Amino acid sequence: MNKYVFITGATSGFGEACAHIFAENNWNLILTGRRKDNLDNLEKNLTQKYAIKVQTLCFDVRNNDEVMNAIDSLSQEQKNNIEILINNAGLAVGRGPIEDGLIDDWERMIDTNIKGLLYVSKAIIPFLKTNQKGHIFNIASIAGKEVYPGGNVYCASKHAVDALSQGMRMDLIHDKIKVTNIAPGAAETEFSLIRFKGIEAIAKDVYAGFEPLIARDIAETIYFVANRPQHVTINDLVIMPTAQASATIFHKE
Ligand code: NDP
Ligand code: 8X3
Repeated sequence: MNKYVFITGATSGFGEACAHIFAENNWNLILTGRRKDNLDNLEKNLTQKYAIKVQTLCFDVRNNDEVMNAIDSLSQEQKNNIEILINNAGLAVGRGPIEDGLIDDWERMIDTNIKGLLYVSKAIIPFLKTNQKGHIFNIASIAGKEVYPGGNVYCASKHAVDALSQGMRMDLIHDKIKVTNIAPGAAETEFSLIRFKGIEAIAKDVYAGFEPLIARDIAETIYFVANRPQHVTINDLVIMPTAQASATIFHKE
């Protein structure tokens, strides 16, 4: 099989779990992230286990030159065979009242979650258009459907992702490109450790008293959606832990 899936943020969490599930199903992979060691280990692990091709690209999605150079460095064979783009790289930094927010935190979220997603999409969409088929997954969040106290800028950035999913779907319909917006609730990955700047006790507490989603739950859903027949598109999915009813309502024991 020549098909490639291009995954941003494959060095941990949802992106890494997507790499595994697509590899298990014989897809070739283009895996990206900033942590080169993680990319190298993942490549080694997956190519030892599966008869697939893995290309890693180490870049920061916030830097458009890095994005363009990295994607330009792909071979023509790889460019011609990208069928799925998973725009997953993203993060929250900080949680608290808007007036206490740090400009640097706001810029990291806006530059990664919105601008980074746009840079990567702009570089990949021409390949999908040439093929007149393809599927873009944008990883938004329950924070892109609801706003919660202290979530201000992160929620705004994920509302933007939700809007971009709708806009992409309209603009790409004549090119037969599917666009799916994925909106997960609480999932235990490195997300909270990043959000709370490495303070493990606060990060752990986010998931205390209930069973959160795990990265594999999201990857399995994405794989299912990616494998619907050509005439079927699942546009938008909210995926929650059973113990979470909304952004703020949890059943904790
Ligand atoms: P992780 O922190 O485990 O993974 C985030 C990934 O994004 C990493 O691979 C990281 O790679 C990459 N990334 C972050 N910043 C950059 C950057 N500037 N350039 C390139 N890559 C970057 O978290 P999750 O797997 O949980 O998060 C994945 C996505 O899911 C995010 O968009 C997040 O907002 C969203 N989400 C998460 C939820 C959760 O509860 N976990 C719920 C809803 C949505 P590296 O550090 O190597 O660059
Ligand atoms: C991550 C989920 O609820 O922390 O997007 O915003 S939440």
